[in-house]
Amino acid sequence: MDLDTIYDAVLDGDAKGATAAVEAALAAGESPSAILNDACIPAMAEVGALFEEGEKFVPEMLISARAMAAAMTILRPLLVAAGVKNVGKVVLGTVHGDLHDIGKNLVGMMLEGAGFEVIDLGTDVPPQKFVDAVKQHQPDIVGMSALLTTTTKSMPATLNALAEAGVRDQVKVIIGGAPITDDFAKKIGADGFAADAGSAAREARALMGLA
Ligand code: B1M
Repeated sequence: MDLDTIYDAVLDGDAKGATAAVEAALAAGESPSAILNDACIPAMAEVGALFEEGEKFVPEMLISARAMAAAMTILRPLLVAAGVKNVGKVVLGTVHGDLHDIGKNLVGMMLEGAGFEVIDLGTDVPPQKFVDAVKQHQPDIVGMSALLTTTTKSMPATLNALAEAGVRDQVKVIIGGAPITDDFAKKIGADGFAADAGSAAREARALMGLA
């Protein structure tokens, strides 16, 4: 079983196929990190690109993310045992006052698919909870999602709280959600903006200095 089979299974959202292909590749002596970096991550990057181009839609992206998750269930303990590190850590949440999490969850899945460890704080996350999570988990990136015009103001509030706590310089901040624009991100001093989950993963890798 080769890496192309795993790539195709993740791209097609075939969780059972991905599981079988990963098990077969491992049995054939393929390394867990090659399976992750040369099959699973490129497949999820392609899913993101096709989503941006309007060639794939939310349900297809979700089933691809599930296939990736099925592969990761097998790979994660092997990668940990082999000491393979994530490309970075992201603390992610939907901002205070906002309960929308479908897009945020997709962003989290795409970030995991791009090699990040994701600490998901959930929805309605107050600024102080982001601050506490940064202190506790020492992430590279903080990701904030907002779907309501009224809750976008929680984003500058969170940036202020991070600054007041003295941890703003330790992290890059990336924001997104339907009412968010690149202009808004620049205006409030965020480091990055992404319009969709695929570009969020790409932007996060770029913020880490990765291709
Ligand atoms: Co809400 N809601 N809702 N809602 N809801 C919207 C957002 C709304 C546009 C509907 C409308 O009026 N046309 C409107 C907001 C208007 C505005 O402020 N501009 C609205 C409203 C008003 C409300 C309530 C106030 C309604 C009420 O109670 N009167 C209420 C608020 C509750 C609260 O949050 N406090 C409310 C409640 C709800 C439900 C609970 C019923 C449900 C949420 C369920 C859930 O999330 N678990 C819901 C839903 C489903 C929607 C719509 C229909 C769909 C949102 C969605 O999931 N889209 C939405 C209308 C719409 O968008 N058509 C609407 C699919 C998702 C994949 O896309 O979330 O945009 P999206 O995420 C994308 C990108 O934005 C981006 O990537 C994602 C994937 O590509 N992205 C990021 C998102 N986060 C990112 C973070 C990043 C980067 C990219 O970096 C970290």
